Amino acid sequence: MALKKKNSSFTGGQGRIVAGCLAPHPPHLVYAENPPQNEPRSECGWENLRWAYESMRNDLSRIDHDVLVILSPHWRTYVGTHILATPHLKSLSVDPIFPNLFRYHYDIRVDVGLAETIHAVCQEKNIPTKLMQNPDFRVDYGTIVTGHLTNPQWDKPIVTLSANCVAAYYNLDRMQALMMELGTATKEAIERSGRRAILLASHSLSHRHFTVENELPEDMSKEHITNHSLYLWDMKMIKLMKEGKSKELIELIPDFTEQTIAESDSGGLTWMMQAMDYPTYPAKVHGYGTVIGTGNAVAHWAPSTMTEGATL
Ligand code: 2X7
Ligand code: FE2
Repeated sequence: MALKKKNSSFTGGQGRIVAGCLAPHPPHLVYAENPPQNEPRSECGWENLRWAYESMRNDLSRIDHDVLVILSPHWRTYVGTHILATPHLKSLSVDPIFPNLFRYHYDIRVDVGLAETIHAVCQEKNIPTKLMQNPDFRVDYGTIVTGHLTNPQWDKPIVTLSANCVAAYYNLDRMQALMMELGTATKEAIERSGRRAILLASHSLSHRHFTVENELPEDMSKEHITNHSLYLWDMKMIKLMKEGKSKELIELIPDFTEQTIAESDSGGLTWMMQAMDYPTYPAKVHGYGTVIGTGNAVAHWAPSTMTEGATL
């Protein structure tokens, strides 16, 4: 694996968030790309979303950055937020639901210095966190799929934050409050660490999915949103992103999550918008598409390239 050498120790001050992305993780997208790391082979599929990712990668390649910080709904923890803090993780990830599509050999570097700084800032603020330091830890597929589609070369280290599920389990408003605290702490830690970080909220939008798989998973004649009301919700959320109304977007998250059983219950978007101080410039929405009926948007916010009030 090619990896630009970067000292993972604390560099002190001047760090900042250079972009934030809504970066969904259906394993189908990796399957359809046929990268050498994934064992199964496909003919094609989900081009709208894969080309959306291609467009986003192109934009991100022009933004100088050191690290990708991911919040993944498929690393679910029930006592606080856990933070990946093991320098090197290499193994085979098999999707528990789609082993026919996703058997991915990963080889991942983690920015342990940044992970420890996020943990330290959270501890100062009494936000429950724990460092994951087990070298045999099996990385979740949300992290791997979002990481691969955002940076298939894996030439930048990552930090993953788990989804602290206990709050959402009881109350989505409590989840929002906790994720806002985590967003503020993440921002502060990035600033302290000296890193230029891209944040990745790894989740779909509406999340009602088919329960029976097509004989040929990449048969696009069978792919569509599960129902129109979910589509309307997705379009409402995307419109707010495009209008630069991120405060309104986040205020709607509890309703949206409940109505569409969205993976935003993990808090990814709330965490990211809080860390980015609620952009009033528009997100660049690279594309929207469904995967086994779920709604997915690929979008990014980049403070340095966007003008307040600009339209796309
Ligand atoms: O985890 C997922 C997902 N979020 C969306 C679609 C298909 C499969 O897996
Ligand atoms: Fe998912």
